[in-house]
Amino acid sequence: MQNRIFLVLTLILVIGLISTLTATTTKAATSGTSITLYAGPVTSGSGTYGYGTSASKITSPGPTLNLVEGTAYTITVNNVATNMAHSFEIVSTKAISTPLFGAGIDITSFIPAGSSGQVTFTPNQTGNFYYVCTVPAHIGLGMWGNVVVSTTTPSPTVAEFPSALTLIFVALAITAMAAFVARQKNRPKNFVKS
Ligand SMILES: [Cu+2]
Repeated sequence: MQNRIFLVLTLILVIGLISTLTATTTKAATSGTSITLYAGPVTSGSGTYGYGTSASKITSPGPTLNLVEGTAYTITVNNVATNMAHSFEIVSTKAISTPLFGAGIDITSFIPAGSSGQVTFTPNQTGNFYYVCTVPAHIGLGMWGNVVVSTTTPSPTVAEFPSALTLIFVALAITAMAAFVARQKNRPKNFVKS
């Protein structure tokens, strides 16, 4: 009877943990993200033009974009300048080139002042890259930022996976303990018999 209760409890625990792990993995694989950047004159620090996460906080270099390989991103760039065109593209070196992952917004026509542009792309390569403005001389005036593409989300999604694995090991340890307790209970009976 005791053995059966232990078995059922352990089974429920293991099934619960496996479903948690599956849910975590699915979440990491399917999450898509929207990113909004603001391009224009820097609001603080060095540089002439830059990028920011809000119109009131534009810096040079702009904010680092931490991306996950295989995840679809939609980047919207709002040009908040009053009379200067800007653009956006991801490149391997800090220079105007063919955009990586097809991640380019108006790279030859440029985004007019007060307008915005958008691109959806999926990084298919990990590494350290850059985003730049393709308007001549703008990279030198500060219009660039870092792009880091990794295989997993930096945090907190990645932290869920090892802890789920740890819980499975705990479940295995509980199973072993339950088996040990069951043996100890049977032992005196056997001892008396023999
Ligand atoms: Cu620019």
